[in-house]
Amino acid sequence: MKLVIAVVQDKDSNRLSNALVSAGFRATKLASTGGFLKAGNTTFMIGIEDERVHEVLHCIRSNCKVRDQLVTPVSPMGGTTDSYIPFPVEVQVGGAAVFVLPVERFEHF
Ligand code: 2BA
Repeated sequence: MKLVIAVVQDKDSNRLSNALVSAGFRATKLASTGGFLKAGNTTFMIGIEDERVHEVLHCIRSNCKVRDQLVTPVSPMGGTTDSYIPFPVEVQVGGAAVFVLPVERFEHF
């Protein structure tokens, strides 16, 4: 068994949640916050048999979009702060950051 952990954008979370349930996957949604943008995102925990991991990854890939987001760094990325003028930079977010972990044991009481 594997545990798939997927960090997705809030905008994609409902669609992904519906797609997972309709495909018969069990999932838990957690509200989370990105360390870099400090904006809300959604973390899915999906426990799945090894042979179905690729189906879960396919489902995530087809329901999460890449988006560009503007972010203003709070401090300069290098050098001195004297002449620092905050400048918005565009970063690409998503579709999803996915981790696949081995599960040593799963019990469901
Ligand atoms: P955030 O940490 O808020 O990052 C949002 C986006 O900002 C990232 O998109 C990436 O494009 C950019 N970014 C993040 N850290 C950066 C840095 N040090 N320098 C320049 N740009 C940076 P994604 O890579 O798609 O990540 C989306 C969200 O997924 C992240 O939100 C974070 O919550 C999670 N995530 C991504 N990689 C992770 C990892 N290795 N471990 C844990 N969580 C991760």
